[in-house]
Amino acid sequence: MTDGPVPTHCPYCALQCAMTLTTTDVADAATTPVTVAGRDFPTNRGGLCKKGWTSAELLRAPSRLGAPLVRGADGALRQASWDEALDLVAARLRDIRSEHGADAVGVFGGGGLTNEKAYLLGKFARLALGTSRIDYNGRYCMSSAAAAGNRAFGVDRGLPFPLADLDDAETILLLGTNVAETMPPFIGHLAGAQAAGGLVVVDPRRTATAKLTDDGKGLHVQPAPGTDLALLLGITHVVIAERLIDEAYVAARTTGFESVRRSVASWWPERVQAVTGVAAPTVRRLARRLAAGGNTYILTGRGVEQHVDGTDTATAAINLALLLGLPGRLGSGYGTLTGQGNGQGGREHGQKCDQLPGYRKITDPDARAHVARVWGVDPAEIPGPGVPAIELLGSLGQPGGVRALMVHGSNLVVSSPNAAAVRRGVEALDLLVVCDFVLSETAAMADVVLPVLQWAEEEGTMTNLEGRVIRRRRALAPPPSARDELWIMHELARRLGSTAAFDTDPEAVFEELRLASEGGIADYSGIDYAQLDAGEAMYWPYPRGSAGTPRLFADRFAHPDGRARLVAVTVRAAAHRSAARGELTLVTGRLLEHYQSGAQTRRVPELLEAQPELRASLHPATAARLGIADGDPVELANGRGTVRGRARVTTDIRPDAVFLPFHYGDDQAANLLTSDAVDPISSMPEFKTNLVRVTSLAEAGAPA
Ligand SMILES: Nc1nc2c(c(=O)[nH]1)N[C@H]1C(S)=C(S)[C@@H](COP(=O)(O)OP(=O)(O)OC[C@H]3O[C@@H](n4cnc5c(=O)[nH]c(N)nc54)[C@H](O)[C@@H]3O)O[C@H]1N2
Ligand SMILES: Nc1nc2c(c(=O)[nH]1)N[C@H]1C(S)=C(S)[C@@H](COP(=O)(O)OP(=O)(O)OC[C@H]3O[C@@H](n4cnc5c(=O)[nH]c(N)nc54)[C@H](O)[C@@H]3O)O[C@H]1N2
Ligand code: SF4
Ligand SMILES: [Mo]
Repeated sequence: MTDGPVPTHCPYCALQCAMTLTTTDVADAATTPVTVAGRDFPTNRGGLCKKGWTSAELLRAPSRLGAPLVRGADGALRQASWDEALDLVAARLRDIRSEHGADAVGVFGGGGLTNEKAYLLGKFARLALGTSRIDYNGRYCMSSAAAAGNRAFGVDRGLPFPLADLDDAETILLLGTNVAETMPPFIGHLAGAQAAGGLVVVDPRRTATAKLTDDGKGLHVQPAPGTDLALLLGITHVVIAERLIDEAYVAARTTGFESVRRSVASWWPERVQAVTGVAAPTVRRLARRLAAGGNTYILTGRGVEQHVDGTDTATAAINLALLLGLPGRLGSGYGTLTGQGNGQGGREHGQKCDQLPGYRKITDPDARAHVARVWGVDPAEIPGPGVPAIELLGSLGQPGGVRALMVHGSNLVVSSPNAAAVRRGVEALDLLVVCDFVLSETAAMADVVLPVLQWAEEEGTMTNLEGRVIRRRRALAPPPSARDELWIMHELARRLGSTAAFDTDPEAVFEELRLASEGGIADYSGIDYAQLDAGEAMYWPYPRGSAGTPRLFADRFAHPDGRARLVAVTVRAAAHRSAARGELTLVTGRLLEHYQSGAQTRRVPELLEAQPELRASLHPATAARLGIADGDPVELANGRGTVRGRARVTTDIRPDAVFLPFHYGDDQAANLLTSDAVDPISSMPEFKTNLVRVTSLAEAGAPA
């Protein structure tokens, strides 16, 4: 640690904007002001968004947790020493395990954890706790795109090309992503396509990103929520019918064309129009633009992925890209935009219920043998596959389910679908342990809260949305009472009598991760801190003795035969229920100023002041019909719950929909209304389209 400027990256999203932190007086960590400056890097080119600029404010905020907290006999949380808190957690875990079995202990991780913490958490669950019940919030975020990518390409690296490649694009199709708010510096990479008249934004809302097409050159396509699969089948239909496909590429580099051809045969544009509301000529125009040649990219975000048919929708986007010959061609491609800071690395090292480090399958005997060797245990000691997040949360407090839960990096009572049910499950637990640095809504329900370090206080690595491994560096000392999660896992493992190694030094953990990942799909074995510190650009897979590449698929895909799979997908009638009279489709998503559940950004005054409370966006026609004026208090309700907020009347939303951000807690939590139905392939929940009724509270005498 120095008191000079420290190069690191933003704590929040997967763009991982480069920044420099400067502390003036390291000796006085309690009051040291930290200044943030953008740093030149290929993804952000010195730019930061509001969240990045204000990210240091939380380091010494009064809302930062101090000592460990333990729930006393009076039901209130009180301060405790580390020894008391850890002894208590270990004793309770032991009791619950011996009474109910190892699978009665669950672990919920996060895509914001460094690679080192994510890796050690997977090992901690399997060896120290002996449980199979581990999963993480990436299930809400990346799982459908990951499943589609694995199925088609044999590998799941969100962007198989560097972001800066987009600069030379002539056409970019953005499906369900609002990068202008979710990754603001990203829009610098859209300027080329925008100037070339080839920026196409598909979003039921007129978002800040959609408004980039207001110059009349690009195109904003506004389908009914949840109908993207039909739209993509229609575009694919036109591409095939008009013989616009890259035949040589399809023949040489893919399998499965015939089945896809048959599956889109009946999706003529007029039928697509009836389903999606997108005019048939627009469908044809889109297909022709995408096939016009030149540098073309197709990118997906949560808007098309967070649906019960999200894997199939992402697959349809990949099929279209493959038929056009985009993946692996220099200057073109398909990708998905990973969301959380380490959303990419977080899905590679074993936080997933079916996964071992290196993106290995936990059911594969060779994978188990390899990882067991690195861990120094018998393969039989590694539990089998667990259950995905929604199933895990659904089992909380249930007979045969999870009775003790450890949470590392998620505010799950706010961000999980059907949040009231999740809250009931959490209340039914025998033990909830939350590691966090703020008292999130989830931490506030815990029996034990363990205060951890923040990004600027720790060393480690993150893997950005390009699959590039970057260094997170310590710029200032943590508060004396906070502890590194690696140390917490080490101490708990020791108390639980585990004989496996739980190193507390991030570099030592990374060295172990390299070995554990070696030979796997996400192979990090050739990467080390020294090269990263020297500024080398390192993308996985990076096997020892060879080099990684920013651009995958140039010659082959990751399936054994080197070919990509075209997989026929189709619209399932039951996927989305249509609105009954008086119901609106609830679309959820993000605002620029807040991050996720808002646990962090609602504690930054400047961000909270900009977006202090839940606003429900309604179209003027809808608002008028419901007797709602801009700023009126409103209630949104369905069979699952009731949410209160204020109306924002705007033409940026379709008349048949209402938009809510999910950044608020208590009765402003959008997820009180969302369904926990999941995609059958990825187990990703349906966050984006649910049905609600909206009523005005203005006349009911609620305070205006
Ligand atoms: N400010 C901010 N930035 C963030 C985050 C944050 O919380 N706040 N979170 C980070 C994370 S973890 C993630 S995953 C990314 C997410 O980044 P994005 O995917 O860009 O974010 P969302 O706002 O969830 O969804 C994008 C858009 O999908 C649209 N949408 C909703 N339903 C549909 C549909 O049926 N079809 C189509 N085509 N579009 C639809 C919404 O209107 C929304 O504008 O952002 C990252 N960056
Ligand atoms: N309705 C609706 N719901 C959604 C979505 C949506 O679009 N609509 N999007 C979903 C998506 S894509 C995501 S990614 C999820 C995310 O939702 P959550 O999983 O709730 O993510 P965060 O709000 O970022 O919560 C992270 C918590 O961990 C803490 N934290 C940060 N870093 C660390 C660390 O290193 N260690 C520990 N122990 N704690 C840390 C933070 O203070 C915070 O309390 O929400 C999902 N929920
Ligand atoms: S775009 Fe993402 S990484 Fe960049 S400053 Fe904003 S939140 Fe941080
Ligand atoms: Mo996410």
